[in-house]
Amino acid sequence: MRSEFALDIFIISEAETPPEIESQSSPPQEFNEEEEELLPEIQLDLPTPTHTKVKTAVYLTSCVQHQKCPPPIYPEFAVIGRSNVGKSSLINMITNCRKLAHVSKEPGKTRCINHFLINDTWYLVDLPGYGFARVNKAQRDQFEQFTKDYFTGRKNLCMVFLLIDSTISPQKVDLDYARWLSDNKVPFCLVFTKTDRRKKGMSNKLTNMVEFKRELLKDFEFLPPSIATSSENGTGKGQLLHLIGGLRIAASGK
Ligand SMILES: Nc1nc2c(ncn2[C@@H]2O[C@H](COP(=O)(O)OP(=O)(O)O)[C@@H](O)[C@H]2O)c(=O)[nH]1
Ligand SMILES: [Mg+2]
Repeated sequence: MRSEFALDIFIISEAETPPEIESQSSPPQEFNEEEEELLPEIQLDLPTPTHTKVKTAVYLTSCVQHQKCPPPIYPEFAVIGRSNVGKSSLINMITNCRKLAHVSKEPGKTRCINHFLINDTWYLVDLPGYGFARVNKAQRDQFEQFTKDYFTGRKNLCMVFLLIDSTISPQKVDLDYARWLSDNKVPFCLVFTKTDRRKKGMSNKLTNMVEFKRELLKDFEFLPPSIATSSENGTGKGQLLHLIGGLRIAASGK
């Protein structure tokens, strides 16, 4: 079982009916999500954070075992998704640092559990991506094993941001990851990335996001919260920080 940071109400499960909660505060909406009205999304009743600004962001450690991570004394938020989906870019956007997390044109570059300490009060974690074919299978299995061990074993983990590329149609590997998180009672929300990208022939981003949710609803009764983002133009940054701020207060009472 998780520590005092555990937030059981955020665990999305097929079997359980989530609490019927009305959201008291509305986080800033930065993306038109009109089409989502009909999709049942879990409503979180979170305190309104007074400060969401990131003032300091410091790289701490890289390791491959959750037991070797920094002491679990602060609420923690982790970023996961396919290689190249934009995890490191999202961390840099959240922290206003262009080079805090390593952004790469080549997939498969992040190979550890990387901890960053934010405002001396919470942790942000970058993880190796899944589904990258050019990394050999043994190594892929190793990444997957220590990442999943981290998800189930890290006591102060409040929320996992599951990143989904909004420029492509729903991928099985992402849907499977969402199901795994749900099955293992790891609280997560969906973060759609690259909503700024425009290229001829690219499928419609809003349709991709809605389709992804519809696919999830084949297994889930309710959807996890979701945020549309762009690390290029800052879309979704306010919403993400608002969510993290609310979760931090809810988790630790601070
Ligand atoms: N247009 C656009 N490109 C992005 C965005 N986020 C990431 N990228 C690009 O996608 C590639 C992979 O990003 P990275 O953050 O390293 O992905 P990671 O492997 O998931 O950590 C890089 O070339 C980034 O510049 C975004 O929001 N918009
Ligand atoms: Mg990365």
